[in-house]
Amino acid sequence: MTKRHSANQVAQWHRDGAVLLQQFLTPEEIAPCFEDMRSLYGDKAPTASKARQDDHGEQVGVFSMDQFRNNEDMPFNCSPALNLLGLHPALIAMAKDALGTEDVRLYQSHTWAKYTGAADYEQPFHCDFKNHTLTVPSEEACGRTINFMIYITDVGEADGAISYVPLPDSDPITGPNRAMFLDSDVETQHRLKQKELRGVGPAGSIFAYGIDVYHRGMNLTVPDGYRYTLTASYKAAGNDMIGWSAWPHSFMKPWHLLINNATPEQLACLGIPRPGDPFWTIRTLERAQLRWPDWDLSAYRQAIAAIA
Ligand SMILES: O=C(O)CCC(=O)C(=O)O
Ligand SMILES: [Fe+2]
Repeated sequence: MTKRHSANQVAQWHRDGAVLLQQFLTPEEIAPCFEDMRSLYGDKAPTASKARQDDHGEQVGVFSMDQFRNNEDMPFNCSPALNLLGLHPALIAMAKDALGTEDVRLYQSHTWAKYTGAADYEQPFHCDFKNHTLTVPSEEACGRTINFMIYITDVGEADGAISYVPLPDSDPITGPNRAMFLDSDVETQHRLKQKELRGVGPAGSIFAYGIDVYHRGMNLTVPDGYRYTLTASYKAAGNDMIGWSAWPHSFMKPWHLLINNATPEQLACLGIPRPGDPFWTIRTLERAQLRWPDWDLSAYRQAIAAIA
């Protein structure tokens, strides 16, 4: 059974703008991804790693470039495990139910390693639609995005768990127009802070949210602490309003790790037509095989044979 979510969790995501999926992935699924993260980022820990005590003046937090170090887009130069994590069939199943469509696209996926003291990670409240669309969040479910933050380490409050305010609590404070940034509105930030919850969960848990919910990054305070996450964001196929990565742009990266190991359904989330799609002809199959010699194209070949 691919589904690991309940109808209640999807309903909560719609109502609150966010839902915490406790232990959605198993320790066995997370273990190789942890090793991958360690191989990618293990040497990036700072030598001095005490909790930060930065002064934000009147603001509840600030953005800084430092926060985004050790943040890299898919694909990753490690084993297939981490590369396939954001395309886990149970995530795809939840994305389909949440967006109300059978055809979804992974439009953003990146790893992020945060370390105690490496930056001041405490941000102001914001909504992420700023850099996922040039418009504003859709009122229709299928026009939305579902953004999964997958925990590869245990994430408690002291490990920089994300802070967020469920929509029924934030709307009375901000109003339904939900401005992207509230930096100039210190009073609203502080009122949201009174209502903030933390996305706390053991490794394998997932914070599923949308681009329309107030949240903010927080500092790690545990000495020598670190937080490994992978973000995987989905939209409905054909939703041109939403964007982040154009996957072919990074063609120099190790895409074969995905192409050679993903199922047709996982590859469809990257925009590769499913078996049986008219794109697949004898010629396109031959050329695809030349480009990716180790790609198992048998399902695509069989679909053509069935039509011929
Ligand atoms: O990493 C986090 O906990 C949240 C970061 C965030 O919200 C952002 O950078 O937009
Ligand atoms: Fe954010």
